Amino acid sequence: MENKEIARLLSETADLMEIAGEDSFRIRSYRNAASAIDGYPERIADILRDPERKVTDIPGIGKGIAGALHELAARGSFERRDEMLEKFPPTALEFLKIQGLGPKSIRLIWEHYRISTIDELERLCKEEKLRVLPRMGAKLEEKVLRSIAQYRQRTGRYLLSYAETIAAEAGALLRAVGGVEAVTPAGSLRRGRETVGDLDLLVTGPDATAALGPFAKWGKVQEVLALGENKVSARVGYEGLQVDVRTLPVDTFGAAMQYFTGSKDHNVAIRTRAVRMGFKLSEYGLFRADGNTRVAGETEEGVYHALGLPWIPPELRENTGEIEAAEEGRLPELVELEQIRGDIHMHTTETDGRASLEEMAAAARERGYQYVAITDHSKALAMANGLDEKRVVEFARRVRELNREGALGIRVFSGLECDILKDGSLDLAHDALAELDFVIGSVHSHMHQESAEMTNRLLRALECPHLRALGHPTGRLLLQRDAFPFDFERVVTEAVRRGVWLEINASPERLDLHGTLIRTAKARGAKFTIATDAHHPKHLANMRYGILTARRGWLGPADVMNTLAADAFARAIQAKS
Ligand code: DGT
Ligand code: CA
Ligand code: CA
Ligand code: ZN
Repeated sequence: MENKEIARLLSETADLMEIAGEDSFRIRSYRNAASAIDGYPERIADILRDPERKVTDIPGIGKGIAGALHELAARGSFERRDEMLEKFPPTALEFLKIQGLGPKSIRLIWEHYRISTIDELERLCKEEKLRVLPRMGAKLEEKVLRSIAQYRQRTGRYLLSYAETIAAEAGALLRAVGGVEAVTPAGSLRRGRETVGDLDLLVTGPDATAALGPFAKWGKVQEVLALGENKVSARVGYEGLQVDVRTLPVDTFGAAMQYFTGSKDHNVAIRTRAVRMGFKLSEYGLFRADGNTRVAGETEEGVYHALGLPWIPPELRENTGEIEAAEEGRLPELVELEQIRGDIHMHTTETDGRASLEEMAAAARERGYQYVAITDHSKALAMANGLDEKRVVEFARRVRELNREGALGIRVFSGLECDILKDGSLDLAHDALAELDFVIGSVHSHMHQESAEMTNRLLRALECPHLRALGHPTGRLLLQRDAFPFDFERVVTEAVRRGVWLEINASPERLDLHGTLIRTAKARGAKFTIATDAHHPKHLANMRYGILTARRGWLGPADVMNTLAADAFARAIQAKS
């Protein structure tokens, strides 16, 4: 079990305890433990297994929690959690996501009405039944109805990173069943879409169907939706992500992979092509239309080759020109994770990061990078204790010294994620920015400006001669906040003219820019960076989400500036002014 999962189970239990109205001191001990574990650099599961070590040595973890952790490691749950889940349905946790409802109100509603779904909650509001409860009124009913509507808009899709975690856990469970050889994710997850509607897992092996029963009984399964001979569908985890598990004979694996990877639009186009060439294509293989002779199906490559095409990388399969490109032999060479030489957007304890410059640099070196750029916030982000001019100048000097000493074993560039203020000016004076190696400009405030105003704001920011890159250029937060409106093509054209690169922010909550915008920008000559915006050493691992996103934007290594080796990168960032 990964730390994140452990932390989630603890904090969910704390939520339920709060609904149960338990002692606030005990609730806090669960919350503290959750946050300690979430940020802990080592796997808690390993520490628990090691007889030489004690989890209670970790600050924030007392005896009581230690007991729960050992139970968790042994059987996937713990007594207190089971107790809470007996009292309240897991969907009670969902109620907490409805704005306006705190734990106390949820308990009151639960005790009175015993409802367990959002639909039932909605009905109570519509029937004006909340207002009869103490301290609740018509206003609250209205507010809850509004939040329910918003909540429904948000749900239905899940972050790629979350879907990946569930896929990994389900994969481990399935592979442990005798007779199963391989478990391969297909669908939107394999295509690297930034959000996933449901998870499609393909299982092969001499006795793959043996996996279906155990999967249906998995502790994480909330509800089995369908259990057939070759397929099981279930809702998994509190968030109810649907997982479709299909078992296949090995000799149709390629055709099935092709079919279930999608996208639907890509498949329709491929199938049309097959028909035009006198074939029939299904998840069982590629067949001659006149008889039932199978031409391909064992491998995906085989299917594409038989249709006169090279294999098409899954990230491109959206029917947006990839089939034509494949046919004409001009599929792009796509950037790969191993080609990235440095991570160039990250924060430290100087502002809102969780680790020091040295720790971030060490983590980057461990990943095999040649360089990092440390890019803390600027002073406009007062809550994050952003840097002012004086601290920037000191920081730049410190980095020069560190590089001279060479003690970190990795080249460090002094950077800044400088706020682009409301009027488009940059947050810090030019002479301070001039001290730095690498300045990213980002919008963090006043995101509700009209499109024209935002466009002018960004254009003005691009005028700053020290600006090197635009950070998370559209400001979107997946499933939470839409991109702010602006004239993207105009801003890109100006960025290209001024030699400002566009960031592909690899944080799984952002993935900004996304594939379509990347392609638009590339067509206008833009250059890109892929960077994690790490606030903790473990976030450096998010680079691969940025890579997937860049590939969905058809980028090759030459489009991505931080594929350059350290010296070439250093020259490139100096080249501007
Ligand atoms: P999602 O789950 O909304 O993130 O997106 P996908 O692409 O994973 O869609 P999903 O799970 O409905 O289906 C997985 C793949 O299976 C899909 O990409 C293509 C294939 N597929 C499913 N249903 C159909 C269909 O009715 N026609 C065709 N041609 N392909 C289908
Ligand atoms: Ca899917
Ligand atoms: Ca599906
Ligand atoms: Zn930022």
